[in-house]
Amino acid sequence: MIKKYTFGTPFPTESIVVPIEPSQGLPEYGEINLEDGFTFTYHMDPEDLVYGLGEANRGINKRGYVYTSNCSDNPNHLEDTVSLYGAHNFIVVSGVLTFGLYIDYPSSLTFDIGFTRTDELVIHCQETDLDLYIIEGDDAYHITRQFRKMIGRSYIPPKFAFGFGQSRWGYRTTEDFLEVARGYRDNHIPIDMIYMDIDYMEEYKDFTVNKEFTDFPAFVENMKKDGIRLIPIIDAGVKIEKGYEIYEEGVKNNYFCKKEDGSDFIAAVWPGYTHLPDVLNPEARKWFGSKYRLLTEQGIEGFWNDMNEPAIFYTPEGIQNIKNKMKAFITQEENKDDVWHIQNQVMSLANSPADLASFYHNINGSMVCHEKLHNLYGFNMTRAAGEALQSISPEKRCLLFSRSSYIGMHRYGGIWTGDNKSWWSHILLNLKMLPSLNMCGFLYTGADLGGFGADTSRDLLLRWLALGVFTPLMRNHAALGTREQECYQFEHVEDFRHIIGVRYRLLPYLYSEYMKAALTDDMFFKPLAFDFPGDSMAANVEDQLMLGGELMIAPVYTQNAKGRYVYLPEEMMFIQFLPDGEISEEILPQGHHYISVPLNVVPLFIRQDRCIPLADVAECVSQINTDHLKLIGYKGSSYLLYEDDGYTRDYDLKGNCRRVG
Ligand code: MIG
Repeated sequence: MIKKYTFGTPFPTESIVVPIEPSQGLPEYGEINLEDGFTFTYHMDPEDLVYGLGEANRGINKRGYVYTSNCSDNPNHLEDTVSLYGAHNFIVVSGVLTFGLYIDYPSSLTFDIGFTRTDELVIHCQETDLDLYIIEGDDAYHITRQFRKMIGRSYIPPKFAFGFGQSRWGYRTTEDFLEVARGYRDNHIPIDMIYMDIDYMEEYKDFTVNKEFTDFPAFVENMKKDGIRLIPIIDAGVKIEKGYEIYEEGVKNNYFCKKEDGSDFIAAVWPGYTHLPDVLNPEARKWFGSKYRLLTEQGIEGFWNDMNEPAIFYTPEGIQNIKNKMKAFITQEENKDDVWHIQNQVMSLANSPADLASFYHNINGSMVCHEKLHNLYGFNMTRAAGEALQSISPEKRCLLFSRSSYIGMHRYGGIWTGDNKSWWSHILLNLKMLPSLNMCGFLYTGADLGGFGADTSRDLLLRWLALGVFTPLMRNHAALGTREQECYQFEHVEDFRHIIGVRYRLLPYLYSEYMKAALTDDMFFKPLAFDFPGDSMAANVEDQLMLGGELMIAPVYTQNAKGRYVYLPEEMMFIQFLPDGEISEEILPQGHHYISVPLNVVPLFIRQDRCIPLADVAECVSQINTDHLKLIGYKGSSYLLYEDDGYTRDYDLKGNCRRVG
């Protein structure tokens, strides 16, 4: 049961696909105050848990902190970070009263979940134009599934996108990419994708490739023959450069965001000064999307969209402002406050709220300030691509994921969780975000394995990969200037070969569970409590997840740990993929256990009376043989396997399922 309450005149975000008739009056849950913006207050019971918020910091249970939906390019995911790249305003309160709440509002919105006052949930935003949805159901899981039905089917990638991918900021030439391909193929570490970060472009101009690629289509084709797809990045900002087709067309047709005076808004990012495509304007969105064809025509089958919060390094106005301050500073006798002031000014040039409030979108002919729609930019950039790729390639699916997002974008692409660090705590943060993201429709998702910023270590990468084995997007990515992080850069490559090999053995199962989740608006990863709602112990577990219908995962995320404690809500079979290819099976009773897990072992748990299929190791997805599947798990059980060609867009649960075992 979903009730909708409309306040003021909400902007049509198009986040939902099943229209709900507005209810009269006020919601039964919480109190609403419209005196100073919009405020929703709910008095929580001490035992209530709060789930949701998608890409957000902290726990699976969000209680005890404050979170602001305000899409931000912030490479520091610290314990006190309140905003990340996405805005996913869906939560479920679970306890004395259980209900879901979705606030469809595209500007900055704060969820204070027992932070200011331990027993109060307070949701606040500046404007009073929004849709509030209250979702009732039997429990948090049931509520989530109803919400997922309302927001529409999650994006479905091609099957190759379930393979392993290597990325690094800095690969620039054909030789750079070939070296990575050789590093993996020569060491027999499976791989399906190599990502092209900004340096593949000519001066960071979208949809161009640099002069090092003498015959790009042939290069793409040759890599594909080797079972490797190249996946280029696309940034939001379009370089200002006379003669550059995209720039010229955008200016001529008024497809870029404007300043109040009607001139094109200027923002500095990687190419220097750029204009931002006005992806909120359907015509401009269609135009920008159509440019992806420039690369698909050369054989490209997947993209990642970056810098679409949108990220802004600085604007001409911001720079001028600082220059003026500097001038005054130079001619005056300085005091220490001036020094801090100048330092502050320089540090706050990037992503400044003033800049984000200084440009406009063309919405049906009227100018709407970006600030009011800020959280929809990444969504609509990826929608531009998703809609275009649908018409460019009506038969074949394309890989597409984004950094910034809003609920609704999950229908067009996946997301990766941005610039994490090579920190142990970020393995755990990665794990905790997964079920919340699934609640909000983002099923194709994963983190930069090994960590993006800072130098990784061999053990960190191995442990992180052992979680990444299960995430639909499995990609190793690192920042420019960090330690080389490709798996073949470390001693005992056989351990990496083994762990990534396990991914390929599990791939028919993972793909099958992904497709079932996507086609039935279900979750791929769940908090334990969603499957064991009556179990009060399960409700507290923050470092294990349920996966699909059969598995529980419990990765090790502590340096030098020889294993970890796990909680089993029921009897389960503890499986270890051992480095020699053997699989150890051990039935463990319900309760707490300590499990030993060496660095080169992938652990998982199979639920009671269930089993999963396993393929033989393959070095790329197209080589996985699903005619010879082996079952592991409880004897006498069988598994319903979803399998399709992996690339066409006509997925159907009925025609594509067969029972194995
Ligand atoms: O300002 O393209 O999150 O994955 O490597 C940094 C360079 C821009 C941020 C992305 C990251 C990517 C990087 N980009």
